[in-house]
Amino acid sequence: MELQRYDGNPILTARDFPRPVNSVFNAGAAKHGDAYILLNRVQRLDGTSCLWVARSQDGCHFTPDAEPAMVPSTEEPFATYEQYGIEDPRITKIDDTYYISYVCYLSFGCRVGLALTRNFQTFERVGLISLPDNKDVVLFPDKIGGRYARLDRPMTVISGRRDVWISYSPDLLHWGDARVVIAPRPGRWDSEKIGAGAPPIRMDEGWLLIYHGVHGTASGKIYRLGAALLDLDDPSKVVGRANEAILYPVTPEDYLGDVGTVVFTGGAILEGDGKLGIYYGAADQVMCLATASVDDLIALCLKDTDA
Ligand code: BMA
Repeated sequence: MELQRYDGNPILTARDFPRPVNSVFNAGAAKHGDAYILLNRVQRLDGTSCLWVARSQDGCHFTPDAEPAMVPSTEEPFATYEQYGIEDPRITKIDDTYYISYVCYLSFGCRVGLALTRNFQTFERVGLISLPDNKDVVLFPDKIGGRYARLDRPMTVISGRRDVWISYSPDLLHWGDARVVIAPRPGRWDSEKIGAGAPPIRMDEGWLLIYHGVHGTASGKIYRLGAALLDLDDPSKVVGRANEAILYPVTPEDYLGDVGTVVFTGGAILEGDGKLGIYYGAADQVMCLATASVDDLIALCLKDTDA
């Protein structure tokens, strides 16, 4: 099964922004009232990234705001850790608040910041929520057993592992009780490293997770997307995991950019009719959209329980 690419791709390019920027990719996505929101990673001409909202009424045609939503902070404790930019945001709505987990890129390694907004006009930093060498944090929209939950992707130095872990928190700031959930699969499209993509979506069959997987080749790394289903009550348990990638570099956008052979997602929106819109960065250059029936994705995960 392959996701259906939107035939108007790319949906956002650097040229759509009101001032010169290098690239726009790896956006977080949310629905706020009737509006579709993309919180894009925009790489500026100095090579550092900021987060920039673009809005749409139909989920396909987006207009960027006049100014970025968040630029690297000049205030401590954030300034020290955001000096090389802020990247790859994910948005999770918990009650009335949209939480944004994003990568802080710095000379000490990368770590994860948490911000919030209630209106996509004003944004407030909440805290730094990981040690260095961690990224791809997605919050679950519901508490699990009375605690907030998240997936993350620590990068271990000694064993060189790149797995998806789960941890829990009483307050969204202090995290613990960490366990490994999903590992790369030797010999497959997701053999080298994996990371959570869009925040998990609650379905009757489990938490649907769209993730990215990486495979190394003689000419570099290939980033593809896959799907997995986690147990609703205990999401450290994998209920199913699709064997095949669901999106892989094929089109010119996926190849022609700063980093070719990359499709990478940070956000997906489930419509009332069961259509899942997956927003993805192509080649670290532009934003694109692909869709699938959520039922088909779940069936694919359950057919292949080879976690
Ligand atoms: C990952 C992240 C993503 C990027 C991808 C491909 O490590 O940095 O932001 O899209 O590499 O370059």
